Amino acid sequence: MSETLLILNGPNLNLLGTRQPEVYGRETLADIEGSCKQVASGFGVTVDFRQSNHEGELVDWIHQARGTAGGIIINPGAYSHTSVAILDALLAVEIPAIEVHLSNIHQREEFRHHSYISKAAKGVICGFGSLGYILAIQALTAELRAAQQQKMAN
Ligand code: CA2
Repeated sequence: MSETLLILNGPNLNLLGTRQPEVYGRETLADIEGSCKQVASGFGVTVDFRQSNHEGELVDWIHQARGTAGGIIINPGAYSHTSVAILDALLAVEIPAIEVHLSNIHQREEFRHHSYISKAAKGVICGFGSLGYILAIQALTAELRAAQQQKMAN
């Protein structure tokens, strides 16, 4: 399988490892990128790992994933709780997507309990810190393999 997984990170996640380690852990986003790339190569897939503080840029990257990425893993950050634009982009491109949160958003303030993005996600992983990204890579590669096998059987 020579697929690319697009891993998108939303606003403020570039600050990981510098503040609030009790909530978000001690790893930096670069550390997480490194682990994702290592694990992905074991699964025979490539990772395109990006972060933006801008909603429109995230939307543009989702559009560009059409034809280039087999799956999307997204931690939309605070846009999870506000962005119909990111939801619409994910619904439009019809690429399997998994939503990841480092923290357990359901244990936190009430405004974090709802995510607009979840409606477009095959699954949601939250509360496992950076392990969530690794679990998402595993789940998405399994989904992609199953879809390929289904195609070959038809
Ligand atoms: O738990 C998650 O992964 C979140 O998506 C993180 C977002 C938050 O708004 C969501 O409700 C849950 C915030 C990311 C901010 O990251 C920081 C990292 C270090 C210092 C400050 C913020």
